[in-house]
Amino acid sequence: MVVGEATQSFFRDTWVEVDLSAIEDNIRGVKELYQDKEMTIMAIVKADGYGHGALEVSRAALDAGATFLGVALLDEALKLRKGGIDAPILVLGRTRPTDVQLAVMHNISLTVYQLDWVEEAQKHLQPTDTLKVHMKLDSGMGRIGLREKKEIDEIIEALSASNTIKLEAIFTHFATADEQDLRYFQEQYQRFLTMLEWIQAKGITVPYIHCGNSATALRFPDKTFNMIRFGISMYGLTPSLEIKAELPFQLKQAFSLRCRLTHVKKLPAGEAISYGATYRTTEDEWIGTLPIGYADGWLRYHASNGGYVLVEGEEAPFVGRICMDQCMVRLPKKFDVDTVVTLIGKDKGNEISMDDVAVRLNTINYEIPCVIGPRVPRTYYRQKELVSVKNIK
Ligand code: PMH
Repeated sequence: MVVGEATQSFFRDTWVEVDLSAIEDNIRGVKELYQDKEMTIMAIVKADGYGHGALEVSRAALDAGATFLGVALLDEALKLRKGGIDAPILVLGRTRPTDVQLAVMHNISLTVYQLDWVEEAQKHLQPTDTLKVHMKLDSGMGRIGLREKKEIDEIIEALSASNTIKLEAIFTHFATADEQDLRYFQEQYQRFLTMLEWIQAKGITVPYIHCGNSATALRFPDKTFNMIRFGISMYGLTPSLEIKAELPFQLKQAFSLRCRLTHVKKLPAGEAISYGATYRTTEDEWIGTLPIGYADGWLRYHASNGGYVLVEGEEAPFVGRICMDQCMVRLPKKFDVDTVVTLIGKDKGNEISMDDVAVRLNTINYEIPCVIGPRVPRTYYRQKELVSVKNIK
């Protein structure tokens, strides 16, 4: 692997590197965890694969043993189909009942949790259509899903009577599976079991039952039924810092963010840097300019709380405000223009992890790659070999 080798395929010196081998290893790791059990792995690739690239991540995940994909929106599912993915896909959010024909045409499973949705959807289906749905139960996340016995009974009745809608799964989502305090998780799990009993009492059986996000899948393999929805840890990231030490295998972070210095200059003491002139040099300082800014999702907060980058393994702190397309760092010494800078990832024995960056921004690791915008090209590696590049069209 030559760092920055893909930069001939686009025309800016900022890029993401996605290590597809890391994604594959993370999938294989969880598969091994379930080697004694029948378990379907749904790879969660919503939000363009948490900013990594949904199509490329999907292919890698499917190669490594995932057999189902999960997205948030019908548009995201259609984009995967357009990209040639034919694996089963579930849309986790609400799809308009008027759009069900598209889901049928492209063999996309939808999430259902409203009786009037079922009634409306049927009006948009032909008698020969089969729409696969996963019924969402709200066991305590408070987001979407059925809660009451009466509404569950009613929807089960409507689905049983339907010739066009087929119940493929029942699922729920946990709010606190990544916490040390497991009381609320246990409560949600118990509620889910009770709801499942209500449904089973009606003689209903379904191919899949699922409730396991990464935290549940990695910590509680005995509570995941026969499908897991594996998101953040497929990307090699811990679901939370408080459970990082107890993960059952070493996750491999797939995402790195790099750029090249576009300008290097020596300034004497007392010179100002960037908008608002909030930073002033205190002695002779080497200042480097980076071609990335808040319009790329490199938000202004990155310059706070001791934010820094790595230049040939050495730390260089941000100075002054981050601009729309550029920002500045104080270099430990003179470096040449075009020197590679690491904003997230490993560099010569040093590392800025996604967790480091998230802590600096007072947020969670999930958010960081999601907000690195499409203006930053994604370059894909397998076994350290460059395999493809995705850039804005
Ligand atoms: N299932 C559903 C319904 C989800 O919303 C998510 C993640 C996952 C599975 C995967 O979870 P994991 O990434 O922890 O493995 N959803 C979100 C969310 O809405 N905000 O942050 C993560």
